[in-house]
Amino acid sequence: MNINQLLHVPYNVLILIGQCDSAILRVVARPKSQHEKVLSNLFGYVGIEAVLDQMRRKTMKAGFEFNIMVVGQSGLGKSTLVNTLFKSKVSRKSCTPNYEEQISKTVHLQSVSHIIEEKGVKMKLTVIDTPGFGDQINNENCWEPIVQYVNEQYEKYLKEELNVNRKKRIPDSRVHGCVYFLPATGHWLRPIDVEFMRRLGKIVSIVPVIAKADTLTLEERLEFKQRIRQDLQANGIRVYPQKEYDEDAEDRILNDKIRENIPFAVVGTDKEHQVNGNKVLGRKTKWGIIEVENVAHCEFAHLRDLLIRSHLQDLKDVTHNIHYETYRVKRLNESNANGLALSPLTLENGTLEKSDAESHL
Ligand SMILES: Nc1nc2c(ncn2[C@@H]2O[C@H](COP(=O)(O)OP(=O)(O)OP(=O)(O)O)[C@@H](O)[C@H]2O)c(=O)[nH]1
Ligand SMILES: [Mg+2]
Repeated sequence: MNINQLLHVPYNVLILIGQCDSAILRVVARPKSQHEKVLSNLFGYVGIEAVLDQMRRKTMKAGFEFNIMVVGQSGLGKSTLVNTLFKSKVSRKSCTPNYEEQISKTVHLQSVSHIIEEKGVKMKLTVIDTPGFGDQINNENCWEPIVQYVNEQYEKYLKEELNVNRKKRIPDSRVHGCVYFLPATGHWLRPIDVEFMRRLGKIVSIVPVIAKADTLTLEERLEFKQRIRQDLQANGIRVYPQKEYDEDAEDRILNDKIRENIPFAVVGTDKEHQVNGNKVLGRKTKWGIIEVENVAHCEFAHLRDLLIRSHLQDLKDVTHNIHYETYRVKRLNESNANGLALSPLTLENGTLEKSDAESHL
């Protein structure tokens, strides 16, 4: 290639020219013409990365909603864990605990919300506390109020979506994650837990936890975890994060670690104690303080980080793209079969949906 040919190379690239006689390689850069400079400004740097700033600004302005539900047998520490979550590092900075009184037995579905603000990002975190089951002699269909609640939230969202004058931002009360409490028996999953989780796993992302893990030794804990994982698989129970929704290899590596560690062995408390001059959330026992947020003591911090830090957006995406979508398709197919209007929601027990006023919340 001679220097004249070189000047006709379409773009301003660095070109290597071999000088055969001296066997030296030289780098020649052709100066840009004015026209080329304009072109380069137009096409060289597109500036797609700026979209991240735009998305960030929009999210910061709008804020977002995240809803977690706690489910399990009565007395396993669900309400206590809700308090632990709100008093833990997630929200300690941004909100004052709103109730100090003794936790009593939960008899209605109730939700606690806090607006958490960090570096200009606002999140409305809602935890739905549910009454524990297992107190009745007959616990048949004890999952029904929970299944009903989850479906009611999908129904509300669907109705808003189908509205002719629908809101720009539909209020999102859908359950993004369900923490399922397993008693620390050290044995296998109980039939009631298998049945409950099997049903729930089809409509919501379940994160199973071993409740009151302070009652197990470390060896018992490890063995119990392993048994539960085997049991979950043997019974075809889908828990979060599901393998088939891993998006890429990076996702798989991260999620495999979580899957190996599930169910998290948690301890809950709403009391603070002084340890080495620091205030820590913990349970005081005769032989010392179990620090709830200390990963050497229990896995509450892993649970909190999974829900609130590392997988929050993924939980929202799975809820919207998988669980809500399944519900939406089913409901729209039903209404197509019945005519145009959305037919009343039929509950699991065959009865029709209640009006909002009659509903639990
Ligand atoms: N040892 C131990 N006790 C706990 C733990 N978490 C809660 N408790 C205690 O267990 C009892 C029941 O706790 P709750 O939080 O009311 O249990 P719940 O699951 O909400 O019960 P229901 O509302 O009846 O469903 C309380 O006395 C708590 O102090 C824990 O991690 N370890
Ligand atoms: Mg309770």
